[in-house]
Amino acid sequence: MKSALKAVIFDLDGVLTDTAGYHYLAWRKVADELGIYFDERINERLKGVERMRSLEIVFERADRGFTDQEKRLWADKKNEYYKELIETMTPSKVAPGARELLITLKEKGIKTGLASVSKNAQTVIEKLQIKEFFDYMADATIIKQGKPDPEIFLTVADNLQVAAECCIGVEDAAAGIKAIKTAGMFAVGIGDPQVLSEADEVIASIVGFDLQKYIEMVF
Ligand code: B16
Ligand code: MG
Repeated sequence: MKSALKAVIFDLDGVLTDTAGYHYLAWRKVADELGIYFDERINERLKGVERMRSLEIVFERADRGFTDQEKRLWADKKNEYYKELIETMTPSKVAPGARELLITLKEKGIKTGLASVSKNAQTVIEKLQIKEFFDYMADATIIKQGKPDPEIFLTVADNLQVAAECCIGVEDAAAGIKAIKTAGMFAVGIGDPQVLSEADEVIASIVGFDLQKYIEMVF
């Protein structure tokens, strides 16, 4: 179907700001306290993955089992460490080019949405001072299925009252790209083309987001 761009839906962590480093430090503190091996490569697998599923990945290297209660306790601990870190965030932490893109989208009357699985998304958005740019924000507190399920992207499109085929989704995680494609949207990946092979297009950072090209494109 021929359609014009009516909305851009952004992931948060890794797209509009780089919080992966904070997630890494918080998980590493937990892993160190428990004597579990953890490194940057394992941290890569946590991108776009909700908290309890992330814990399962981090705990794969543990040499003992944990009860559900213990897992919840350690997930809470990780979140406390993470919250301490994001408390220090300032508007300078907005990814280069992101604020400018959000301003241009507003000027052109293209709607904007946020699709983050982070329960801390609101705090991060407030710290970055970019809340005013979003027409609708969905986050983990209102979504039942994590990415790669398309629920979060479809919920945002619904609330923006825009058909999925008129939306671009922007993501840094493979699971997020899958969610966008399953939702029937055009997927722009931020990062490594090999990791994000299911994306319609991959750019190195939001600076490379060619809005004019997407406006003229029929997808
Ligand atoms: P929290 P996104 C995701 O956010 C992160 O990429 C992922 O690393 C993190 O585990 C997840 O949020 C959950 O975060 O523990 O704060 O609820 O990329 O969907 O914006
Ligand atoms: Mg992300």
